[in-house]
Amino acid sequence: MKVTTAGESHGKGLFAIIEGLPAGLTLDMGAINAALAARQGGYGRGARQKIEHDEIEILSGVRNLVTLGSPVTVAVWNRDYENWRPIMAPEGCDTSLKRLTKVRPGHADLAGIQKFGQTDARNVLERASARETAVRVAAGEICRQLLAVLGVEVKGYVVSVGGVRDTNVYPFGALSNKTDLGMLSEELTAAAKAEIDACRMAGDTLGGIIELRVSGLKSGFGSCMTYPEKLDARLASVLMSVQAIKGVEIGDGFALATRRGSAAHDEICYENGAYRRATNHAGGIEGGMSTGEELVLRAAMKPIPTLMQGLSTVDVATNKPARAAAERSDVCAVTACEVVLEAALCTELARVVLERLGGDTMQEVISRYGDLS
Ligand code: EPS
Repeated sequence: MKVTTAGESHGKGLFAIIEGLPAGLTLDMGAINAALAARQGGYGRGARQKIEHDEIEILSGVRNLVTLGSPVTVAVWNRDYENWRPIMAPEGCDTSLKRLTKVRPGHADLAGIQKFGQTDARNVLERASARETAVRVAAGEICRQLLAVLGVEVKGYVVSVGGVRDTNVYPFGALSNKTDLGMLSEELTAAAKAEIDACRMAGDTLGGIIELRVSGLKSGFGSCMTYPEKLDARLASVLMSVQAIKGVEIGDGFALATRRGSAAHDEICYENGAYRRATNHAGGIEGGMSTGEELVLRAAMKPIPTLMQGLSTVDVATNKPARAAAERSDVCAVTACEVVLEAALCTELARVVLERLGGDTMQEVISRYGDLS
């Protein structure tokens, strides 16, 4: 299976083509749209979300809600395009409008114009923008529905926002009961909102940490034989590909480096005819393969680089010092990022599962998964 996305932040829309989905997967459009709405939510989002009302439109590969085995094309149209048509229209527009030359530290602006030979960072930022994640969520939710048929479930929550961090350990079942910030504690949510409010007043932004967990994945997905097949490498890669992610850890991750081996590894036992690990410091992956225990991953999101206060930069039109450009921005998008990371994880997991199982139809996929121990 292969997923490609396209589309600019203020262009006509965002699009994804999913190739290699088996025939016979029944889609729940309501669940996909609910995830798109969740991505738009959270405390600290910017004015753009008041304009958009993201909804999926399926353009190919599905008939009467069931996949056909042909490439599935999904679209999420940009309502804001009506305001940007004179600036963005592929058929012809005025490119002297909304030029961005006071490049933002931390964004793709400067590295992008250097790489692509541009003088206007708009030609780079339109694609680098996290607006692209709307369609990644749509594609990821389709993949989540495929995994769910096999009993594989993906959940996540916001562990921290800025300096407000939840240090509790939660069972998988507790991860559904989230606050509007995507956290699991009301008290920490209130503290995080206060920090977001303070940031908004200061014209600043905030990042955070997201934890993702997967239950129901059988052992043996991924491989120790070649490095591109390693499950940990693949999952870290897809999480790292999400805008603003600067760190990923699996299981106890960085903390493992501080422990002795006796406190770092999960002892093995045999219970009710199956091998189990007594603990799960490895986050469900050993030797690049799933162990059958829950997958546990964490990702660190940096603060969004568009600051209303504007950081020091250079105006690339004059090469003189300037304050970085800022029109509107999210103060904190960690809640949205959690939704995106779940979707990205679902996409890569579905790829891993289909690579091992093959199958043209969902019946084949289901029966092959059932045959695994
Ligand atoms: C986003 C839409 C964007 C930004 C944000 C994510 O809208 P606009 O640029 O029109 O205000 O709110 O993009 C970024 C964080 C970024 O760095 O570009 C969205 O729909 O998620």
